[in-house]
Amino acid sequence: EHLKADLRATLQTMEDLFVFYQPIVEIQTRRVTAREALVRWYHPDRGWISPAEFIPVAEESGLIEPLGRFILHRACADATTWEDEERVAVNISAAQFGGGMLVDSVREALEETGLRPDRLEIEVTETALLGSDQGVIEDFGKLRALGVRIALDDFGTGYSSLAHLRAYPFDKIKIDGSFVRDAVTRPDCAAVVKAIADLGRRLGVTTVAEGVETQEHLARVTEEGCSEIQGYLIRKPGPSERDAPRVEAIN
Ligand code: G
Ligand code: G
Ligand code: NA
Ligand code: MN
Repeated sequence: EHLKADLRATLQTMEDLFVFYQPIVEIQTRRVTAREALVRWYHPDRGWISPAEFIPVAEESGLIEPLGRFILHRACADATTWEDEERVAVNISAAQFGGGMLVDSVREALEETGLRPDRLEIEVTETALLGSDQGVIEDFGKLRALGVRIALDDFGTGYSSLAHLRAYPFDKIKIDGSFVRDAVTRPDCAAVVKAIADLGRRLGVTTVAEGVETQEHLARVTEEGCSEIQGYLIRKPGPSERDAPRVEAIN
């Protein structure tokens, strides 16, 4: 339909596409360990369109390939201007795995920007692992061989399975914001957060509490043993320094 055609046109120039960033902070030190890249589209007639709306359109139409390549390249380029300890985390959807496109895009983005591979982190949801065909496993192996890190996103939702933690060598587990928010009122949700944090510690894997919006959320996830936080309490996703003037002009 219209959105697909408009997205196709936008991908010719990339002009209306922005990559916003949201920091991820280590609780103990308050240092930024990474910034998650979150794509934004400013449609000339419709205004800001959420990736929740246009990523699925891109996936269905094959446009996820050029879109994904653009986001990876822009994110790696922006990260080269940050502190050396700060990684960039890029979301990758199921449709991007297999077929060699993802690994090629990652390799290309790293080569063209000169970003050190261990400063790039790929975020993948469990839903993307469901097919769990050979293609995904091979891609993971190739990405890790490049030195790229892999994070399991939205853990606790969907088809959470400990089998995934055994089958794939994750560097980070991101606990879904719904658990974090419920953990302050529901002991059962707090117990789930604690169990994941304990698991992470035993596996030597960083655990990030997502969706931390208040001091109360922060106190709870600290108590339950999470190592890092992300959420509106720290900062909402925002434009890179370079894009900030353009975004201000729009809003
Ligand atoms: O940024 P926001 O919270 O509105 O994102 C909505 C959804 O879109 C989230 O599930 C997020 O993971 C996804 N998303 C945001 N940016 C990207 C991206 O660059 N690639 C992919 N595949 N998904 C993204
Ligand atoms: O699926 P994924 O975890 O990548 O989605 C990230 C989404 O969560 C983005 O759309 C981002 O804007 C949103 N987000 C980030 N921090 C918070 C928060 O503290 N509260 C809420 N409700 N959403 C958040
Ligand atoms: Na994510
Ligand atoms: Mn998430």
